[in-house]
Amino acid sequence: VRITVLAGGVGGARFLQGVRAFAAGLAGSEITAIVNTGDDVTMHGLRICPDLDSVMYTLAGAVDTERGWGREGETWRIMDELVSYGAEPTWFALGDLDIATHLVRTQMLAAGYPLSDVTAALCQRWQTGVRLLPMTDERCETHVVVAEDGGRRAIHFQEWWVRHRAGLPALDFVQIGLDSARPAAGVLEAIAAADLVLIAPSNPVVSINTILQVPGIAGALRSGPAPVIGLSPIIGGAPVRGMADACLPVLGVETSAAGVAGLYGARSAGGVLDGWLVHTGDTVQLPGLPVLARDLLMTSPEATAAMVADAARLAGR
Ligand code: FO1
Repeated sequence: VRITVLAGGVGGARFLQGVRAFAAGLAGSEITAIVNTGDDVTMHGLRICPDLDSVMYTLAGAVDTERGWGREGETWRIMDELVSYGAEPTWFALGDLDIATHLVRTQMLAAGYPLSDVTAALCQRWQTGVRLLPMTDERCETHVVVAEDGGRRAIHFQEWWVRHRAGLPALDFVQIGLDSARPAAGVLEAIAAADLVLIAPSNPVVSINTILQVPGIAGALRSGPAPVIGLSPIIGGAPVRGMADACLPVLGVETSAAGVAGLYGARSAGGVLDGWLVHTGDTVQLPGLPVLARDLLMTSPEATAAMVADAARLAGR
């Protein structure tokens, strides 16, 4: 059984723990995660891939579970030194253990390896049980257009998210480099070879929609043989975690399970979804889209594995 998952960072990582638990009961299963890299950023000369790292650390059991990102047992001595030098940005915290990951990645990229190879090399150490692929090997970063002094200014997604805590009203999201981006090595193959494609309950705008906008990925899902089942990241009109409610209105999409289903669209109507899981009590009516309501709180890998089992059932697999 081959399962391919589209995922963002913290929520995507938790979801993948459940997919891995589900697949543990199936002989010869293979899980591939296509991970958002729109959040990637270069700071202090280091290439940082927050979503890939959140997924890698979480699946390795090495994540700080409270924050959901970075390493458990982290120390911040290098960051303290950078702050003492007044080296900007001081609002983005890099831990000592985490910096080792960024050093290896930055060196390998500088040596000419594509991000997909670098990611595979980093995962070698952690034995995640899931093949992690960046959505693209090209640099393709999300910028947020905000209003300033009667005009507009674009800032990097991390500056908007971390420094301003998504509090500056966003006018638009722009993916720099998107037009020339191609799916990373292995992405189209993982979609074409899948028995089931799952869309994790990640941020629908800055994680999932970013992946779907990489030229070729949405088309591969639409023309691929595997059913595509999504899980709503919105429960009762609010995101389970994160700040999707600051992102969806920017696209004119209602913060609801129905709004996100409409954003992804039913495959039968030119979108990508063949099925949609919503939380008990949420209702979605989209022509041509089978919907299943159940508990969608990812309280443990086992609880999430049961969601995946229902997704597989909805897919008829
Ligand atoms: N999130 C924060 O809220 N504050 C930080 O200082 C911060 C640093 C950081 C460093 C490395 C990394 O991989 C992730 C980091 N994050 C931090 C999380 C990150 O900003 C995001 O939550 C995502 O990009 C959204 O998925």
